[in-house]
Amino acid sequence: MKQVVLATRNAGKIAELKSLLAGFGLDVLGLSAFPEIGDIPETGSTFSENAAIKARAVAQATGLVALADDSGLEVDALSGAPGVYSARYSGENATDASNNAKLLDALKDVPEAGRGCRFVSVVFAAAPNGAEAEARGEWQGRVLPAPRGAGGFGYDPLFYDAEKGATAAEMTREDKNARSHRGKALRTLLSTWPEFWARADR
Ligand code: ITT
Repeated sequence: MKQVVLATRNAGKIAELKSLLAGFGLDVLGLSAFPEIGDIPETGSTFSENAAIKARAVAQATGLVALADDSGLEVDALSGAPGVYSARYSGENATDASNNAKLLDALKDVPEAGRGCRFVSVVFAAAPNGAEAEARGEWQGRVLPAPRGAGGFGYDPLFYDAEKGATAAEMTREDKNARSHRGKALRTLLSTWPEFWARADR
């Protein structure tokens, strides 16, 4: 079976990506199978650059096709912040809880109409021979004034999808994957997968 290694240590992303990739005839490995790969510094200034950095590093280190996701939350009232800094919004030792607390504080004087936001994901596939493919997905929402729901990860309890009438943390994994930035990006990438794989195999 064709092997792909997920170039992420984020357990929430791993669960979503594995479920999105199920049924594609791929043997999906996690980075835990490669403990020798250390932290990969995300030195880019865009989702695309950081996704490429992670996928290329893991493809070179493992000799396998690697799939990375770089993602984050862009808030209109914060001029697109935290954006590519979403994971470290509240500092080097940030947790989902401290990031959410900082976001709520930053928006405490912003009324509902001004709390528009979007999740963005860029997924990037890199092969050891240099073949590459990438795709982007976005998910529009609004930052709630208080968390709702226990599913998902990261900013999910604060991200409200008005069309669905629920936060991302109140959705099943299947519902979130059907609507999310990551689901959209990965489905787009998979639509060109045979062409990518043909280049990756050479
Ligand atoms: P890897 O680099 O190992 O993949 P990471 O968590 O550092 O893990 P990113 O640099 O891409 O990943 O940061 C993405 C952050 O954006 C993530 O930690 C969340 O805080 C937020 N985020 C991205 N997608 C999300 C989602 O679907 N739901 C909630 N928060 C999300």
